[in-house]
Amino acid sequence: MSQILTIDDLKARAKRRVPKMFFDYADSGAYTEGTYQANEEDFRKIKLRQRVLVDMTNRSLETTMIGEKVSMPVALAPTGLTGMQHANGEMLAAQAAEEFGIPFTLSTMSICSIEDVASVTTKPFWFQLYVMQDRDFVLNLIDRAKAAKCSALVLTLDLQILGQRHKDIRNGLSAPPKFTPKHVWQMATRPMWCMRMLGTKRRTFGNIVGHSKSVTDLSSLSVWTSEQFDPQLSWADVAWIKERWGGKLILKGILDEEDARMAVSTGADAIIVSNHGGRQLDGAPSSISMLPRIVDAVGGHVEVHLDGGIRSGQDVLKALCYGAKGTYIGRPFLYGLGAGGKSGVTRALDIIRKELDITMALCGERDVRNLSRRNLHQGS
Ligand code: HOC
Repeated sequence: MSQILTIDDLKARAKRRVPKMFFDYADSGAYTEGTYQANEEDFRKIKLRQRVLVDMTNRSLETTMIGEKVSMPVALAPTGLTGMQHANGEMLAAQAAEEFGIPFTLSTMSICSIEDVASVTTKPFWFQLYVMQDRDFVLNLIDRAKAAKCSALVLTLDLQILGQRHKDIRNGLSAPPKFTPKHVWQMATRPMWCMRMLGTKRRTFGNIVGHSKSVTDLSSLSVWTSEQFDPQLSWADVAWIKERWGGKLILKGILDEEDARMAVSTGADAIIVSNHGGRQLDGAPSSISMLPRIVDAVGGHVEVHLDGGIRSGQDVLKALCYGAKGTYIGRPFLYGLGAGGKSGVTRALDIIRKELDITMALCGERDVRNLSRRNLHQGS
């Protein structure tokens, strides 16, 4: 991986190695993909304040997210179907995150199950929950996350209805999935990916199959997943989940000041400013453009995190300057996974860490915890 210097390099390699329908799944946004693109573009508009002749020795990227020590303020985001980028994808990514000293968040819609990930890690990971209409299933997921000693529950609020992603529909990744000779060809031209997939037992949603009464095979699974997101999800459900979980709770999908204040009143430990990577409401503002307003709106009453659009350590730094205590990367680690499995994820993290460190130093700061709006160029 010597020529891999940027997240874009990993993306190009992943595109060559992962069958198109799964690469596109990770790489797509809703409708025009305008919000997906804005997430990245708006980071580039922010300019940094360069400082000189400041002692830059003994720098530190260590901090905490919801009270947990992290080697840098970056967590792996919960991403659906991660195990289709690379066989055993969630287990490999969780191991890479653990070795790096940062949190891994397992999605409800993962291929590897909660138990699979717990079996290959030694430190607690975070679990992302979708509140499905089948509340018994939800309670069972919470119990399984507790049994696996997950140290935080990340409750996603912005997917009461699945956003429309044209690429997925065109690729036949819809309910029910449409398998055609084109898919067979896409896989046949990725022999390494196929060999690894054939060598693992986990090729379908491990948190669901065998755990929901109504899912018995692939076709009932596909109907179940498309019908189970709950359009009636409410703040009362958040309170109910908080009580049933009883541990650290992070609310994901806040993009509005009023919702942020509501989230504070739930007593959650953190909120994630997020538009689901531009995969839900196309036309919504970018996460980074909403971050300063949301930080101001909550007035320090809850820890604020950000996801969406981070492609470099510079982006992490900009989010911290605007008041985020931590950030999440989704696609960057998926590209790493598709490009090279566990070592690809580690490479993505190395790239981000190095960029964050160098950028922080050139801004004249030695400690990531001291970054603030004064490190941004006036007018950003
Ligand atoms: C086919 C199942 O967070 C995403 C995920 C969840 C979607 C589930 C779709 O892709 O945005």
